[in-house]
Amino acid sequence: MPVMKVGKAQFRFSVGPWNLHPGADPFGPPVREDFSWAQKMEIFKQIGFDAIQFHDDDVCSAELNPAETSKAVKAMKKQLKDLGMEAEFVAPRLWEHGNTVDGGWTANDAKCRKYAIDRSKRAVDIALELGTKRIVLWPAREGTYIREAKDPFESYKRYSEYLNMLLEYDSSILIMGEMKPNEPTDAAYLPTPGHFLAMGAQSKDPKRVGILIESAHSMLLGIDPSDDMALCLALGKLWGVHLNDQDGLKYDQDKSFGAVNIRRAFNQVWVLARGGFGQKGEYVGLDVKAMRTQKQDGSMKHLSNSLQFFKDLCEIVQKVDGDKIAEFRNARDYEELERYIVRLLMGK
Ligand code: XUL
Ligand code: MN
Repeated sequence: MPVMKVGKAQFRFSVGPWNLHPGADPFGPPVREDFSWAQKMEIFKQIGFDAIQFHDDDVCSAELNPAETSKAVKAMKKQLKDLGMEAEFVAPRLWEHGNTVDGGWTANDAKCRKYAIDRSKRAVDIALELGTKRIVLWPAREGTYIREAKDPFESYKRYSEYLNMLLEYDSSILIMGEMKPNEPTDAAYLPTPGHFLAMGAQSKDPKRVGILIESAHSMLLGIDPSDDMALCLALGKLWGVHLNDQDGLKYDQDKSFGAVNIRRAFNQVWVLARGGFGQKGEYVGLDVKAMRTQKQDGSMKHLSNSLQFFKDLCEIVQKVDGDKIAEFRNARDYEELERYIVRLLMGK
């Protein structure tokens, strides 16, 4: 899809293969056939995505040796090229393997920490071969279920050592922390983008440490996602987003973008537009789940809906009258400002 220019922003769109799934949840099994890899790629292309977000083992099994891995990565690169798509990032999946039960780089067992760094370096190799320098870290199990389980001082030290080892492994990669305060653990060690940036600022190469903000993760923290995005944009650190929505403080719901709170979604699009997101090739990524009740033939509608809502909100953003807003702000008449915004969202 051609780049969508809105304000100073240049929007291109990405999606992860896990966003199409057969509907299993913690309480029940799959309820529909899974799509094959080829079908998923076709669906993504048809909906209008420009890039794919990968976990390392989406590309090939983590058990393959280096030669087999390189062969599989080349085949994936060819597939992407044939589809006219790119790889946005690769994220080491450090939460499913038996060696990551207690976490990756904060695990108490040194052998498990070694597994985490080795697997992460392998993810870097895969990313570079696929043609992307972006590595996403979602620190799924880098936290605890009970405070006493890990020594926090040791854990922060290990966090910092891990970041430095990865930054040193390749001098071109960009590390994007996707922070989430809880789930699966009770409490993550670095629950917010600010925590991660503070750790990154003390790393060996702070300019290569940035952020991917997921809307729902900010909401789980009680932070408005547009403010989280604006902070990172202001610092030059917003290198990716996972747009979605969330109904209150529950589990991470990954609802379609804008489906719960249109005003909150509008503010995200408005901030991205004003902040010039995408000028350096950053993608507008989705991280959304289809409802379990959906039948297979319509189990991609959460993706097309999310994109449609995003684009509809771009149209509204383009109608925002900056002079009017300045007038209301100067008069400190935020009631009138609210009336203007709400009616704009109602198409009035
Ligand atoms: C988990 C989450 C992950 C990351 C990628 O909440 O959002 O899917 O986006 O590892
Ligand atoms: Mn995500």
